[in-house]
Amino acid sequence: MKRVNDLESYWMPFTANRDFKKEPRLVYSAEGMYYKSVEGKDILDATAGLWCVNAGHNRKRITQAITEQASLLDYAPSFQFGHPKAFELATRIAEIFPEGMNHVFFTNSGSEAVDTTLKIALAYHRARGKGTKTRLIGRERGYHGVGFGGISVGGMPRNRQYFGSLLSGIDHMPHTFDHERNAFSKGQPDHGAELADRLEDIIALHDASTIAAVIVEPMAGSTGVLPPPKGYLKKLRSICSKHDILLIFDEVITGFGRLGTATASDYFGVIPDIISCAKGITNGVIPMGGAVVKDEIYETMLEEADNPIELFHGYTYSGHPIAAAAGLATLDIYKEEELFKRASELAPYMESAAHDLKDANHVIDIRNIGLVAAVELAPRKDAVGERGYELMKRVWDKGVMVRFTQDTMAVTPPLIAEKKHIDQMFDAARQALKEIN
Ligand code: PXG
Repeated sequence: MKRVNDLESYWMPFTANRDFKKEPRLVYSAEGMYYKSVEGKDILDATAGLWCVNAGHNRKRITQAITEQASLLDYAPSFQFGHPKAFELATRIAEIFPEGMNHVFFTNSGSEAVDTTLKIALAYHRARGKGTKTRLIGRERGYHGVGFGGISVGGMPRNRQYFGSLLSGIDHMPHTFDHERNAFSKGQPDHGAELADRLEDIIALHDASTIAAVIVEPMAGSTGVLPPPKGYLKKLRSICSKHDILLIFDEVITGFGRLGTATASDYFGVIPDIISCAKGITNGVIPMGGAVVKDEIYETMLEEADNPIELFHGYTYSGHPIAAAAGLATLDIYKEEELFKRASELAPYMESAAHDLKDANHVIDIRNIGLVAAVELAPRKDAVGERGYELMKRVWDKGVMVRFTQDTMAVTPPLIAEKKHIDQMFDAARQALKEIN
């Protein structure tokens, strides 16, 4: 017979289910920088949930906005009908996203946002009479969520290998990780801008007339935090412009303040044609994402449409009223508390706290940018990821939640973090590193 709290029925995502269910790590409530575990222990959130709770947990302004919205307008369709808050949120996002990107297509997740950007790219070229431009170029070690579009352009082998032949007409640029030349870089690494030229080779192979878009994370997050080499993104931008190829930045984790600016585009001074975003858009409280496009794309799609409906795409919950209300309250908090600026002010402190681990056991690289730091450990022989997993559990036992991709620890706290929190995060990691072999 099943127990009331049986853990078996829930098939957990990206989780070692068998191990977790033997020794679960369950949180029950959250406030500010902390979770509380079901055992009543405070757990410092060094991951902003999953890179999404940028304003910290349980912000009354957001929860109140949600409550009020739920009792005012619980749901409204977005196909051929609408409600004011979705329009208001789109306008507010356009205000803080790069100049000339004033149109937002709402989704419910980052994966949907990515697939939406890819579909818009294809539909846009077709609308302007360039229907042969259908290929999509991603990058090795890229993470673009888990939809078939996202895993096709993505470059994390395990996310692809179990799922068949994926989309056709895809190619990948090389990743930018270069341990030999760039280990222990602070901020953007010095070496690797020339890797952008490999895009020219791919274009030469397929011909620009067959390529719709290039998609990259401006800073690759899930693959273990890879800030772009100096000059790399500018090169990608100019190659794409030269060949009439759209440049898509997947800003699902960098959007809304992670680097200390509203977007990574802003941070790096490189403006793409389309941006996918999610996570911090609602502080993680209610699922939401979006594809934000340049005016020219939106205008072309409207002007050249062959049907009254200009884009055959959308979700039942696109622009959901409760998500829109959460988004508006979240943007209010970011603005009033100047949280992006706060993140940029805290970044140097976190940089030095992270790099102080340089001589700790097993550490082979440390990378950081904005309010993101990664500490990479040497993998155990024939057991990639095992050491990282063990460390994650040890750090949890010390009251800190960190996130590991294989043997790389990512520290990505809410933007409200204080120096004492940063100290606690890295002290816990330092201690745990002493304890594992
Ligand atoms: N694009 C990027 C760049 C992401 O980082 C997605 C798309 C997909 O978003 P959704 O909302 O569909 O999950 C992501 C998600 C991690 C981690 O630990 C990162 C993500 C999700 C879960 C864990 O690095 N990013």
